Amino acid sequence: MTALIHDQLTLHPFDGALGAEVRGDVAARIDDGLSGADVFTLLDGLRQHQVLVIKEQSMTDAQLLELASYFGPQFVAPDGIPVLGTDEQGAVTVLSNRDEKGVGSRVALPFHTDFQFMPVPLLGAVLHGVEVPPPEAGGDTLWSNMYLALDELPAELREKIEGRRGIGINPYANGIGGAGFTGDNQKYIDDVVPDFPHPLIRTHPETGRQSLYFSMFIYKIEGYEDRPEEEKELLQALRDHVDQDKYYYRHKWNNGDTIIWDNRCTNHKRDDFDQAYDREVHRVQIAGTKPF
Ligand SMILES: O=C(O)CCC(=O)C(=O)O
Ligand SMILES: [Fe+2]
Repeated sequence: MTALIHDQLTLHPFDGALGAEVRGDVAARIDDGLSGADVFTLLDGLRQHQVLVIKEQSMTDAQLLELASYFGPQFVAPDGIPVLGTDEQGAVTVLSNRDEKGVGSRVALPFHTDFQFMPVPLLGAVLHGVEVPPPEAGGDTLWSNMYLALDELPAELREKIEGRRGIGINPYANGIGGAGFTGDNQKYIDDVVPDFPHPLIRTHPETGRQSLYFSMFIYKIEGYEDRPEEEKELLQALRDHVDQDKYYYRHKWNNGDTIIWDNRCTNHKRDDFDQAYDREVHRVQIAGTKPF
């Protein structure tokens, strides 16, 4: 009997602030069942590098769901609000600029961490490029290292947010949201939605490291209610700080690329792109736990 021998998956960290490439034939192995060693390489790789990149291996939706499920249970957006997708959503969110209902899939996206406005935001996501524009046509996605952003936060800013919680905009709430990337097809929830504040400095549940949990969608900071001017300045200073190029890994997509990211210690944003090209990416979101 010949033993089935194959090389294990390997991690190759990028030079910049975060991210690593996973080499090895992930797609083919998903169907056979990834080995324990391979799954651990992925899980530990995400802990260490925050973003994992698998290059140019086409994957089916079933394979993406399988891959994501090693990291945690799937998060399915509430009925009618499949963020950036359409309201006729299958198990996997399709983000396509050709779908007239996928309004958010044609525009640039500011830096954010997914579902920060919910009581329990997401652990992470798996995003797969089915058909992407050529690299020079835009549509790059960028992830930033929020551990590093906290380490380098000037002391006077850190003092202002230590122990405080931030409140994120719910883009589906009529009153404060209306961020513009929901179509009429997607439901708005009640005018007034409850705030779900989360610590601006959070502790990662697996690494124990602290990171800055702050994105473009944080619009209020607890404790500043009677100091709106100060709050405005503080929000702007935090935005300027976290959105520095040195914190980002920029991904130029090729068809078949798959990215796994940790929403608990990264932000991501997307460049706009030439609408002459199709851009279709498929996403599986992974449920998280309450930030602390
Ligand atoms: O389309 C992209 O590159 C990223 C979209 C995004 O922010 C997400 O899927 O959470
Ligand atoms: Fe996102």
